[in-house]
Amino acid sequence: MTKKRILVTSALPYINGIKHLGNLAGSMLPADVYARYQRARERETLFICATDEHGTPAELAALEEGLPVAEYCAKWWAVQKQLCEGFGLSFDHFGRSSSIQNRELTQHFAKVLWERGHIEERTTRQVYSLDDKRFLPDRYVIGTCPHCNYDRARGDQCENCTRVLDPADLKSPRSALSGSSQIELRDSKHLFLKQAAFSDELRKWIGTRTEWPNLVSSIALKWLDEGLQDRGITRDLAWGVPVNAETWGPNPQGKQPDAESLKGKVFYVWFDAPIEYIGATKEWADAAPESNSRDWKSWWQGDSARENVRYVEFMGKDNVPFHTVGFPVTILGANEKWKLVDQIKGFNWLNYYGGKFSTSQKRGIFMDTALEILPPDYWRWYLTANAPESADSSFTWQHFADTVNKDLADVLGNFVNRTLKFTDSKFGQAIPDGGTPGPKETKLTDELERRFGIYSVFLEEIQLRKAAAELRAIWVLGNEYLADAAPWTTIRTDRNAAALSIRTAFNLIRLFACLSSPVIPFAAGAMARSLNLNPKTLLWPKGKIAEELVVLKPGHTFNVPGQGDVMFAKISPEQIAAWETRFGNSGA
Ligand code: B3M
Ligand code: ZN
Repeated sequence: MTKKRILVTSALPYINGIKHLGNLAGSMLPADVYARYQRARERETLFICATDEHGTPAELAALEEGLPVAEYCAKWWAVQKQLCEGFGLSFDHFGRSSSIQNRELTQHFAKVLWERGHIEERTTRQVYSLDDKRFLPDRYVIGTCPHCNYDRARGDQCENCTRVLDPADLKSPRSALSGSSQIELRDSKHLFLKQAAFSDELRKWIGTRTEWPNLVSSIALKWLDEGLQDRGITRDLAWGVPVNAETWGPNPQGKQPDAESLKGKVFYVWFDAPIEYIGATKEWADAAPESNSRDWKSWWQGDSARENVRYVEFMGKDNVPFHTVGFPVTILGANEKWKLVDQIKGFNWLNYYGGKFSTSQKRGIFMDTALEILPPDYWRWYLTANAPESADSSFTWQHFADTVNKDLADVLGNFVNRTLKFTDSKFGQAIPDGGTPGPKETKLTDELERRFGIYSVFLEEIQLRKAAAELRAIWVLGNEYLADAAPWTTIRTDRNAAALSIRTAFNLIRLFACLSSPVIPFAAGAMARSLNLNPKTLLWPKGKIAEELVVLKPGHTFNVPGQGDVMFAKISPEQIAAWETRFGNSGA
């Protein structure tokens, strides 16, 4: 078998503003942990993300900010990119769904789907606002609910009685943009992707994806069981990938699209957004034209991509239908040997005190403020150890502080700090020589070997909570070993025994840096540097763990942390109180 190459994508953060920690925890961060792990194993890995920039919300947010939508998107793309870097998200490319590459690919897919008969034209009734001079998406039409008389019901759903509505159902409908009631229903021609016809093929394919988490396959099958609907893939908007029907050939029935009526329309954002996974890969390749190692097609198309690439997607559960049905229909329908996803890692919600994180209501913690108050690894650790995998999980400041203080400060940080400081004070700034390992070291090695194996399996299976628990247990082994070996006591009677424990502890720091690097890369880098090692040389152990514990030899020099210079400062009760006041401590 050829070695698999690993393609990782995170759901694309929508462009309108800064993402909250729930967004980070449910796609970008776990994808990064996985990509870092795969790279540490020296597997060829490509990690792709981008901003999702099309659609009405972007248009409206731009309007609110008084910027042309293209400028608005460019501005927020740069902000999001910088925040992602701040969190150490190691994308090989962070693209934009408004890129030329995505436009061309989206138009290509649409053309092929039409010519193969998987897209058809339908005339639909759309709400047109005379005063706004535009068609209004359903949710921007408001009026009185015909069921409960709530007077601010949206055209897609009544918030009061939760009934699903059609804008035409509303009494006294008006525009949510201008408030104008000068609105009418107009005929508008649109394109529909004939998804229903793919029901059996999708079911068969999903049946082969036995590794999908239950959360993902149950959502996918629910959609199929309820009867797959054809889906409108165009919108009466100005911002998006233009429908290019004038370039299409006839469909299998010999019919040409009505290019004239489709002029000025764009593709629906959920049609072009997943294609941007491919688009961003092409952006990545185009960004370094001189590099022939960036062969974007080899990741996405052809027999070699299908056989030798393992493609893993990360996303929140609300995005699952679009990735198990919508995007696969695009891929299958095109019939051009594009790569289908292998593994989909879906997540439940991270809540804030049991309530929803909310961008519109600014409830919860956002990526920018998170980084202002604490280093990225604090967040990375907490959000990985509490990943909302099998159920929703709930953030509270107390729980966050307890997790960080216990795991990072008391266990890992303490182990590193006391090893470095004790050695400096008793042996100087080089690793001492201490004879051959004995029973204590054997016991340690055996336990490490076992836990390391389990940890690697959990990372491979993307079981992040379990992986984090195992990593923590590995750190604990270090502390238990030191407590047992007690070099601060033995040094009085047996300097050689103390030196052996210290030499072992130094090798443990190196091993911990390596094993921790997918989750807390900044701390791992700092640990490596304190040992005068280049973090890039920390690769996943290939052989026996015992060999890992003799890599650093006597005489190897290290750097002692300065006075008061701790790896992880503890979060104080005062800080918790201040943040509860600043960010709120309730779910509503
Ligand atoms: N932009 C996520 C969201 O905004 C959406 C993901 C697209 S992935 C192709 O809900
Ligand atoms: Zn109602």
